[in-house]
Amino acid sequence: MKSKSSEESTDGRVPSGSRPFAFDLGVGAELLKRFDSHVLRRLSALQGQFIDQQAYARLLPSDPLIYEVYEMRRPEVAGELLHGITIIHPGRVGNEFFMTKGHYHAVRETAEIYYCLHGRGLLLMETEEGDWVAEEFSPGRVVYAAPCWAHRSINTGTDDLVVFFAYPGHAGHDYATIEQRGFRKAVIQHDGRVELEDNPRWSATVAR
Ligand code: M6P
Ligand code: ZN
Repeated sequence: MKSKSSEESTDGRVPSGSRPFAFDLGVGAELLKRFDSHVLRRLSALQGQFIDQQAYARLLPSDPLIYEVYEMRRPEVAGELLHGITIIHPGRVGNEFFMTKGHYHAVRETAEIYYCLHGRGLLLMETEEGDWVAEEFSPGRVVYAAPCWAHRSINTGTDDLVVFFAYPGHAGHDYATIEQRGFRKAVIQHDGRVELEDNPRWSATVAR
């Protein structure tokens, strides 16, 4: 599905040509065919984020695909909702599960909502004030990332983790804060269990 040119807007207002639409949400090729953009993120996009840097270096030559985002193109204005599907593939770097880069929204006072379609995982969230929460993803479960909470999706299962997401069109992405600081917690496999541990790579300050 392609956006109509009448829906493009750069002046911050909802375009007058913004029309209702509908689509089926399922897992598989039928769903993915309907998306406008497809972003692939490989291991190299997560440089500095995994605890075990030796394991990272061993995997880097093959630069495995970690996750994919299929998005519906919408105008990036306050009245619109950007939405799509993220697929996080199963795997680990050392003991640490595959995960998204994670980000704050550039406009901090904007939320994001998720609906898990397939697989198992966690949405790891934290605030700049020091609070953190990890909510579980399992099929049929909704997770709400409140305004001002950074968010990172993690696949703790053996199959793809597939989630639908939606967030305000004007939210924007602040990746730099997480690239520099990381998340407070890391999600690792320990004796066959999923565990959260303090991230030794986390730093309290962000160089600006
Ligand atoms: C989640 C959502 C999306 C995001 C995607 C990839 O599904 O938060 O908005 O684009 O993960 O994560 P990131 O943008 O941090 O690479
Ligand atoms: Zn977001």
